[in-house]
Amino acid sequence: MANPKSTAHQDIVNGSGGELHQKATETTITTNQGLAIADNQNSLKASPRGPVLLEDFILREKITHFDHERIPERVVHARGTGAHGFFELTESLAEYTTASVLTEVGKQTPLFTRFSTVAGGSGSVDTPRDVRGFAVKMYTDQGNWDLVGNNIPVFFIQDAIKFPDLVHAVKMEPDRGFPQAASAHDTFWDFISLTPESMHMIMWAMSDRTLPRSLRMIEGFGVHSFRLINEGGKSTFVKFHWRPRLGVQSTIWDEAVKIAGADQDFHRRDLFESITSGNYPDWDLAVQLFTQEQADTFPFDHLDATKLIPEELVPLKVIGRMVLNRWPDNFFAETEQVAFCPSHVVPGIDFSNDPLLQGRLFSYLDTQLSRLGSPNFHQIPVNTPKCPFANNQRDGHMQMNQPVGRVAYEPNSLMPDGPREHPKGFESARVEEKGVKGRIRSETFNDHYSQARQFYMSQTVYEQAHMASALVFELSKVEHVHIRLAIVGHLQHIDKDLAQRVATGLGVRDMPMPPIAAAPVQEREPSPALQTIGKLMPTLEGRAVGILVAKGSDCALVGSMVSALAGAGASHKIVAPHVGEIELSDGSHLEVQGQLAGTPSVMFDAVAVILSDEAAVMLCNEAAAVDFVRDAFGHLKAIAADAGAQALLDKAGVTTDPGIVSMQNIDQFLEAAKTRQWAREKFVRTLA
Ligand code: HDE
Repeated sequence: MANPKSTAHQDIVNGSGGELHQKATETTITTNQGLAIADNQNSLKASPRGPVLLEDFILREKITHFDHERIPERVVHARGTGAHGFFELTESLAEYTTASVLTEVGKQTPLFTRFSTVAGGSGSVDTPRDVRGFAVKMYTDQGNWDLVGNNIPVFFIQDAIKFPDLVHAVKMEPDRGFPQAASAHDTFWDFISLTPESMHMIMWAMSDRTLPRSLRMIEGFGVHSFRLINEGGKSTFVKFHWRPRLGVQSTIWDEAVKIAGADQDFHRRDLFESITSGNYPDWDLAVQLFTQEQADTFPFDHLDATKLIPEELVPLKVIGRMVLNRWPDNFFAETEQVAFCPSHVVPGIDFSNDPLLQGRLFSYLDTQLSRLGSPNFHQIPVNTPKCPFANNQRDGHMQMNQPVGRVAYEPNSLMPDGPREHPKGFESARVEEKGVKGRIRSETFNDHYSQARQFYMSQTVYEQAHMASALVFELSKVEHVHIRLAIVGHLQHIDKDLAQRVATGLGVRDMPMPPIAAAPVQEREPSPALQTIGKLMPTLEGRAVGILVAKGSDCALVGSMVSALAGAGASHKIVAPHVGEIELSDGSHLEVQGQLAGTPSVMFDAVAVILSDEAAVMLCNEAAAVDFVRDAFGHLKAIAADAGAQALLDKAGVTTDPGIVSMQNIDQFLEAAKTRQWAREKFVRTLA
């Protein structure tokens, strides 16, 4: 039998246009040394059935490269996805900063943004209950500026020295190697129970914020206070906020769990599909600006990363927008190798004394060295500044540059046109520091519960119930009873009712004593800006509707639903018992985009069910169809159904409410689909 040969092999053997046979063309497969390969299917053997020869340098090169394809994954935020885009400034901050990216209105700065989960490994699912990383690298004309934030405005700890402990506690337990990408286990809650400063972040983590519907619908926060420095050297504190123009939207827990099974890459795919189809996600960049004098009046310390500055105290000022409009060519080269460092700033932007930020300024550069393997990681294209850069750093692993000349130092007299300092280069804020040196936690960092309480009290009743249930779920996975009790103790400082709900959910009979609080819990005005439901945008743009059809579905109804959805800016997928085409009532054929069992309703924001009487009866015996409807109902989604579908709705236990709409009232369905039917929830599940 003839050996299978590659096309490249044929090209070389046959030659093209009279070229020399052994010369590689652009489509020729070669070794890394440029040697054309004649056979990419078979290794070199001593005889047809004999041993493979060590001589086979082609096999060795190929396998060796393959053996080294993986690099260490990020120690946290390993699972991520990214895209290119730009930032456009709409309002100048020239009064506050010299950074050109924040002063030149209309200027578009190219950028790369990477979103991530925190706890899971790079192959973990997209939808665990977890914080999302929101890291933006802007290639400004004054150097790269990395704003490395999260989708939650506060953090678990106040001092960087606790970060390894926090991460070791949340990651899979070292003796058993699980759970993957989950905080619902003993070591995490043990650490949390002994770290009262984490309570505010825990409230956020247990809220729906950690179950995003889409990465296009998350906020981003720089978390720490930074400084802006103006021409005159005056500095102003700043907090950075990214606001999704599609609004904030979350899934609910049962849905997130089912999405994890239905599509592990739910968020990555969603971002990919929206960008490659031209629906570019965008965010406003907003700032909170405040002076030291203002900060002195805050009832908390803004240098404490477990605190946020309520919008009611310092309003947000929108200064520009980010658009993500280009999917990377190569996941590894770009999304995996992109290296963010909070220390990457530009003139006019500086750091505050937040001890968490100060630790991060060291950690990120350090981690890139082990992850990317070389101090030359800035030469990887996704990390390379797009402005000119030069210095006397030399050599190192994988050096790509070939500097000329004999001078690699400064000052020098031998290379007058070599790199020199610039009067407008980066300068740190001129700040006077005084006090006693020591391993000290400032007393101004003592209040661990007031903002946690404010967050909880700011939520709608539905969100409060979700938080209580999330705590019950997480703590029910904790085997050590004393850890559960310790958390219930902390909750009493936040809200007695919350503590009671969680205690009841956990079967705790005697309410434990709350721990001694280092500072009294203060009552703060609720801040509606902290809600998730309150930030839902009443729009179908960027949302998806699943239309369940089968043989004989009403052609006119399907047509009117499809065009109504297009008019409202929603995308849709036709779901049917089989892929290929479905024959509709008028004999026409409709292309199917999702096979029923593989396309459950958790993939959609709302569903329409259009079935003939006959098909509905048949689908009553199909678990995937019953689940499609039952889950849409249980996940509080709007359901449009025609008369034929009624049998399936009945089988799925769907009862009437404003979100269950006849196909005759498509406009009503479109309205209902813009939100969830929160009032339905108490009929479909018991919450804590
Ligand atoms: Fe990170 N963090 N972090 N972090 N972090 C990393 O850097 C670290 C913190 C954040 O998409 C690591 O390149 C310390 C807060 C994001 O590539 C590492 C502390 C916030 C990403 C690291 C924190 C973040 C990281 C791991 C406490 C929100 C992913 C891989 C002092 C403001 C960036 C890497 C990407 C990644 C250290 C706390 C956000 C080890 C020491 C607070 C979005 O350097």
